[in-house]
Amino acid sequence: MGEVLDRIRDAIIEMKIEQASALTKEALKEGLSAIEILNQGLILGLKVVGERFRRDEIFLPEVMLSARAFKAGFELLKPKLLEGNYQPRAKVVLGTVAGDVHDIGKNIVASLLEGNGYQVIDLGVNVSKESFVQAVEKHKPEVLGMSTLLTTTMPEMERVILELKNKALRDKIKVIIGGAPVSQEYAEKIQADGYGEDAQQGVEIINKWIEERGSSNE
Ligand code: B12
Repeated sequence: MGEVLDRIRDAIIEMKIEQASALTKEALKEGLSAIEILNQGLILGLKVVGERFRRDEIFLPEVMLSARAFKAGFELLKPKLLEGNYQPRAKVVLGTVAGDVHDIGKNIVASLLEGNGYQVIDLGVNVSKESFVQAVEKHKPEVLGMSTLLTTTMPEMERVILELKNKALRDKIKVIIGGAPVSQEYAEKIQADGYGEDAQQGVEIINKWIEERGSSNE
């Protein structure tokens, strides 16, 4: 069983797009769960890719091909992740902050949230603070989620929070942040309400907020 997960990881590292897709299908056929395949196969592959990129052992075109191989597998898992127990719960506006185009992690968060019964308004990548605030005004979500993978764009999260304060919207929603360079400490520093180390933890935190809100409304 573990073997197919190792092969999926290697397909991502070796930039083999078709193989990533074929092996993901094989793993599903073997009865592995979508979340297992995601966390113990696809994501592990990208992690190695990131480490090699940092050490200058590979370059951007290779990272892009690995990301494509990841997406080929992930697309097959997405419908399974969406099969979670559906109970419409709340709205979440989600996006990657201005200056950053990384969206793999954000898309996983979006899929898991949808699988947990949330309506997700995904603003995409490189989202300006004005667009985040406009979406909050328009959709009136219970939660705003922001993602970033770059240290240089982390301060953008604080700018969005300040903009929400300026528009008197901050008290109306919970803000959760995530992405490799941010942390619980950073969330506290910029006065976000929460930080999700991974998509699953993010969903659990949001679930807790929505349950608390539900019981305080009763
Ligand atoms: C794939 C990748 C790319 C792809 C992105 C493809 C895409 N569509 O996203 C491409 C090739 C385009 C790319 C480009 C660049 N990249 Co890049 N990239 C990566 C890589 C290898 C993997 C990122 C990834 O997808 N990880 C897998 C996902 C699943 O993990 P994740 O995003 O962290 O998400 C999880 C959690 O963090 C969390 N999460 C994420 N968001 C949120 C949000 C909420 C609300 C919650 C609750 C949770 C949550 O849940 C997710 C799932 O569990 C990383 C290395 C790494 N180790 O992270 C570098 C990395 C992020 N990139 C890096 C760099 C420098 C760049 C470039 C600037 C390179 C360049 N010179 O042009 C450009 C950036 C362009 C831009 N303006 O944005 C650096 C950043 C360094 C830094 N500290 O700032 C990294 C760390 C590589 C490195 N080791 O140096 N990159």
